Amino acid sequence: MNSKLERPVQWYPGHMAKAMRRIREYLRSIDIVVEVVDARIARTGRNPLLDELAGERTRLVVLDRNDLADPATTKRWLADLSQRGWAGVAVDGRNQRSVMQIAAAIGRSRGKKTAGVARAMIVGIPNSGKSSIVNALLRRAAAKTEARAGVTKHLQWFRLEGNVELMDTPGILPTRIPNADAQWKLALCGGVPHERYDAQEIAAAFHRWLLARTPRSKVPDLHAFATARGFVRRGGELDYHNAAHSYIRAFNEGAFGRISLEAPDDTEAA
Ligand SMILES: Nc1nc2c(ncn2[C@@H]2O[C@H](COP(=O)(O)OP(=O)(O)OP(=O)(O)O)[C@@H](O)[C@H]2O)c(=O)[nH]1
Ligand SMILES: [Mg+2]
Repeated sequence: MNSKLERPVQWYPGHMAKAMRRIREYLRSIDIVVEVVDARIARTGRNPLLDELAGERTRLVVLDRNDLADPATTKRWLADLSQRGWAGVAVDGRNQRSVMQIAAAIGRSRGKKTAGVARAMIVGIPNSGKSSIVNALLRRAAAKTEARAGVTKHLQWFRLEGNVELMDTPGILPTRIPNADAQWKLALCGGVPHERYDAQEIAAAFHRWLLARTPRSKVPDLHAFATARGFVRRGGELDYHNAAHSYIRAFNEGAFGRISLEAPDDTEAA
């Protein structure tokens, strides 16, 4: 299923290129790289550039939005990460208790080195939940968070308990999102701002994917959704434009259930 989108989704603004350079500079002083990935798109939601940068450094892959992803699929992703020899945890990044797992993993990354500061850097694609995790670890709203891509524009240090310094970074996408599947998945999961895609096209691509996989799915298509939620213009026609944005919000609020768009062994790998 690799047809093109009528309106391809691409986004690589100047602040990303700049942040990428700054991340590279700071990496030298970092002990552990914490990559925050949306659990629903654990393949497409990773940036190969960041992967490369982390290199041999200790890393922790955090599957965020655990509350929205299919639990069985998340388990398989964790097993997949562990097979590659990487530490992985699944969290609800807004939840302080849930992110304790991250604090524990950062602590372990010190190894035997108990003295001195441990420095961690949080990286990932836009809107993956990085700043929410920083706040949950700090137990206060120190970093700005919002339900849209591109909120954090600069690198910023925070100090945690236990002599840990943590750097929040802006979300970074690959310079080119490789294909239509990766594009609609990133758009649907909020990795690009809504001005960058046609919401009707994204809703349709998702529903086609869902029906191909689960023919008897009860998740409504855009038409049924718009009708049921009363998206009607004066004159009686359906307002597909606003309905499509609401459809995408509904997906991200879990209204269609816990749905993962990718599994470790699926064949439509991007
Ligand atoms: N349902 C759910 N929402 C989450 C979770 N983690 C973060 N969010 C929400 O996702 C949105 C984006 O979170 P941020 O922490 O701002 O994401 P970010 O990665 O810092 O985004 P950029 O700075 O734009 O790169 C916010 O509305 C959060 O409340 C989670 O585990 N589950
Ligand atoms: Mg942020």
